[in-house]
Amino acid sequence: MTSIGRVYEVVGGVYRVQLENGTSVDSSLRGRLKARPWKGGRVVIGDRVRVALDGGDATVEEVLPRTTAFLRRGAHGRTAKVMAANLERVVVVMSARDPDLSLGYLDRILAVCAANALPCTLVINKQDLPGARAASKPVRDLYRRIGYEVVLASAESGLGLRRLRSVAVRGICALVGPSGTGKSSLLNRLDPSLGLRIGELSPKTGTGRHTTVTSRLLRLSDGTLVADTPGFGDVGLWGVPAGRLDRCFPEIGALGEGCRFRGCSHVHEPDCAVHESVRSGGVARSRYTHYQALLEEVD
Ligand SMILES: Nc1nc2c(ncn2[C@@H]2O[C@H](COP(=O)(O)OP(=O)(O)OP(=O)(O)O)[C@@H](O)[C@H]2O)c(=O)[nH]1
Ligand SMILES: [Mg+2]
Ligand SMILES: [Zn+2]
Repeated sequence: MTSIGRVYEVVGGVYRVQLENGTSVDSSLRGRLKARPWKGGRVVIGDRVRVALDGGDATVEEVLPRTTAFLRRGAHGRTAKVMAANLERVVVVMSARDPDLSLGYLDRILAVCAANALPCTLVINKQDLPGARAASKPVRDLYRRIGYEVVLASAESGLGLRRLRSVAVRGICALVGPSGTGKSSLLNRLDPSLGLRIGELSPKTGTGRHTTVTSRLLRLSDGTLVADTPGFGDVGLWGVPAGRLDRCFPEIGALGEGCRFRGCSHVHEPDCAVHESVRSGGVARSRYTHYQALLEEVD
């Protein structure tokens, strides 16, 4: 007998699948699937799979086509890392402080989402901490102007949780961001029965301690599917040629039409509409700097 289901966790070679009838099975992977015959590499959370059930044994026989895949460049640059499949949105969770919000990280991860054609929402968490509101407002205004949805939140006070829930119910999403920004804390607030592990920050560095260790697709009490993921620091773009990088920065990509040269890289060319806009205060200098940094890294 076979059944269709969705992978919600992968631990030590065991693929935990929720079947369409609601039951959950721990499956192994059919040998030929380990040979990575399909685009995007290994089987990940969110993948829809066909599972063969034989007595107590469950085996993933087939991976159904993906609608999306969250790919980024691996730490050593040569391979793509796939974190989740079939997501409909990414929720980037940064903290206003503890750890401090890094605009460099933020622009990279937003570009990765755009490269994967995934819409994203930015959450700036820990608004209860002193100075957080003042530090977050200019960031919120900048990204709203570009067109991103921004939610100021606090897992401590509950600020922004209603909006976060309204984002989550729109489709399958994953919370991603640096370690320690409060991804698991926010999810616990959305559904306390999840009981996710929360970790203290390192007193020495003020950064997270990588408390969440595997990505997991969770079902909230209202049926919504949301993934909690381990914080990561390496955010590289995968599969974006230099000539297309500007489209991963929407406000920069939109100006390209006004450049003298078609295919303008917006770095050294004369009569560049992007240069002009940076000079006159349109495109934010931080965004432009991060665009240039990424341009050095892409294929
Ligand atoms: N003051 C304050 N602290 C928070 C908030 N959200 C989370 N924290 C604290 O931040 C620390 C890290 O929280 P986690 O939820 O484990 O962070 P995470 O993003 O899941 O981290 P990783 O699993 O390592 O990626 C914990 O000490 C939380 O109590 C918040 O809104 N305000
Ligand atoms: Mg966590
Ligand atoms: Zn240009």
